[in-house]
Amino acid sequence: MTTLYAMPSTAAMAPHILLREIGAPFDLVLLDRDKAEHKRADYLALNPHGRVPTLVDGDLVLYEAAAICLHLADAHPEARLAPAVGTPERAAFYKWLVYLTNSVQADMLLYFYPERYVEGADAQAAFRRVAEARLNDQFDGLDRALDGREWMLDGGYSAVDPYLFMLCRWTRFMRRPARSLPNLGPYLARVLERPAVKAVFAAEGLAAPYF
Ligand SMILES: N[C@@H](CCC(=O)N[C@@H](CS)C(=O)NCC(=O)O)C(=O)O
Repeated sequence: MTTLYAMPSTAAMAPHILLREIGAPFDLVLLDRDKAEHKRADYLALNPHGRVPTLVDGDLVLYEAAAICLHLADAHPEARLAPAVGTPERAAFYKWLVYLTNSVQADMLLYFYPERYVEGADAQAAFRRVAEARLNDQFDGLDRALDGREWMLDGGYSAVDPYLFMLCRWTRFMRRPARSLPNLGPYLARVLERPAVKAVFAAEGLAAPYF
C-alpha cells in the first residue's frame, strides 16, 4: 500500500500530482498544521525532520519531495514521467529537478522565512528583497528555458513539470508572480489543465488563485 503524508499547498504538491498522474491507488493523509500533527511522535518516527511530504510505499519510507518524485517516476515507468536512464534527456531531467529543489526551493525559504537567517525587522525586510531579486532571476531563466516548448523536457511532460508548477504557485502573491512571465504564464495554465492537477487541488481543498 502507498501512503502520502501531506499538508495542503506545500512541498507535498509535486509528489501528490505525480501519484495522481500515475493513477495507482494510494492513501492521502493530510496532516493538520494547526494541531502540529507533523510534529507528533508517530509522524516523527517516519520523518524525523517533522516536515511534509513523506511517502510510505510498502516497506519504504521516503522523505524529500524531489527524492519522492524520482522514486515514483522510476517505480512506475509505464507512466513515462522520466526519460530513459543514461540518455541526454535523462541528464536534463536530473539537471532541472536538482536545480528546482536545490536552488529555487532553497531560495524560497529565504523569501518566506527571513527571520530564520537574520535578526531585526529592517534586516529581514532587506534580506527578503534580496531573496525576491534572486527568485526573479531564477524564474526569468526558467521562462527563457520554456521559450518555444510545451514542457520543460523535449520528450514531453515529466516529473519536472509538476515540481516547477508547485514552485511557481508559491510566487502567486509576490510582486512579480511567475504567471506574469511570457512563457511561464501559458505553461502554468497548461499544467493546470491536467486532470491530475485539478484532482490535487480538489483533494487538498484549495481554491483559486491556483498559480
Ligand atoms: N526539502 C524538503 C522541505 C520540506 C518542507 O520544508 N516542508 C514544509 C512545508 S512546504 C513543512 O513541512 N513545514 C513544516 C514545518 O517546518 O514545521 C522537501 O522538499 O521535502
